Amino acid sequence: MTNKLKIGIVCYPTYGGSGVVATELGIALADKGHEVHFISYDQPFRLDLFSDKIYYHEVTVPDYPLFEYAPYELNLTSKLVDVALHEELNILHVHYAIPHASAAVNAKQILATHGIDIPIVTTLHGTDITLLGKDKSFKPVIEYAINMSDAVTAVSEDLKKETLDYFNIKNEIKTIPNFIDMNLYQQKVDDKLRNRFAKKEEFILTHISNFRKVKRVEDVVKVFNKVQKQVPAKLLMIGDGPERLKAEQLCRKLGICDKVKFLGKLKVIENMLAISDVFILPSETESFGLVALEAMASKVAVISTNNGGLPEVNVDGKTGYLSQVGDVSKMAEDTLSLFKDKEQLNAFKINALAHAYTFDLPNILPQYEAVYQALSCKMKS
Ligand code: GMT
Repeated sequence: MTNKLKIGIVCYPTYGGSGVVATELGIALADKGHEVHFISYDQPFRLDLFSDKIYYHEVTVPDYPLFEYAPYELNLTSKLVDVALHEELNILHVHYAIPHASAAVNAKQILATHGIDIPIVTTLHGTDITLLGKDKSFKPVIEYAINMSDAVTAVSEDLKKETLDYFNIKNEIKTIPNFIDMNLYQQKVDDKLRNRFAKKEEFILTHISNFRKVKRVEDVVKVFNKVQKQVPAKLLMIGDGPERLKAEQLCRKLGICDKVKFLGKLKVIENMLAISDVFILPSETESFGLVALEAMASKVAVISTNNGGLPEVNVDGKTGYLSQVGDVSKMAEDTLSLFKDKEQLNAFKINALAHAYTFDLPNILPQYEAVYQALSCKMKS
């Protein structure tokens, strides 16, 4: 029997895996009777439900002419202190090292002056370590924030290893893989929706991301270009971001605009994934690749790179195929091998769905709860 806790969750509200994981975690914890307080600068984009166990506290940054750079981290710290004091939080769970973990560590020290000892759980998501962490101007702060947290989790074994290799970490890091709520995914193809994008004989290749450099969206187009020369196919590009224009320009240059649909940001992706045959994620690196897991939960095979935590999600030769970063020829050959052999494609889809179940919410949520309970017991003793 676990104690019901008051948990503060800090996350980025925008489109991105860490915000999705934090939001789904908070919703699941509230379903189990915990009281959850989200603290962010905007309403997390998947938090659109009402529950008496879920609260949202917005961090506002006043416009003050003296500041050339608004000090968001300080406003967040003050908000954390305020919410922790007045809502009597038992735990603060922060997603992403910068600035969330460092703000939480500061808030913890301020709260200590009020006689309150609040445990901080920091979850590392990836780019906070693999991109920002390797920027020397952030390194001391990230290292400090990790070492001063009461518990640290990483979303894959690979991210844990990267963190330990690169930083001087004294804390134990526990791997708790990302999860999905399998109830939310549909594996049934909506034929009407499918017909809007592709003819019956055409295969659908899908990519979803925030179109940042790390996602290598031009590789998606290059792979598709090779594929569509041999089999009838359509490419769905979902999401938006700084590299979108380059991908669009490449489509124009290759003369394949009629076969590629840029759909922009979509709030609901489950139905789009369900009509896809193969999902492609050619990222430079992914600590986990939550979106690949979402595709697998929708019974879609995955073509991805082999960097970071991706091999922990996409099993080479079973749920999809892995390639070296930039090897668009192999990614195209692998996609074609699936499109040319429907039986094989179907077997991969079935394997993908089966593997996705290992990351189902009921398997992962107790791991976070165990971390919270251990800390709250420690605080009481
Ligand atoms: O990948 C992004 O651009 C977003 C980023 C984030 O912080 O939301 O995603 C990271 O965290 C996700 C959730 O844990 C992981 O599934 C993604 O693999 C990871 N992204 C990278 O490592 C590039």
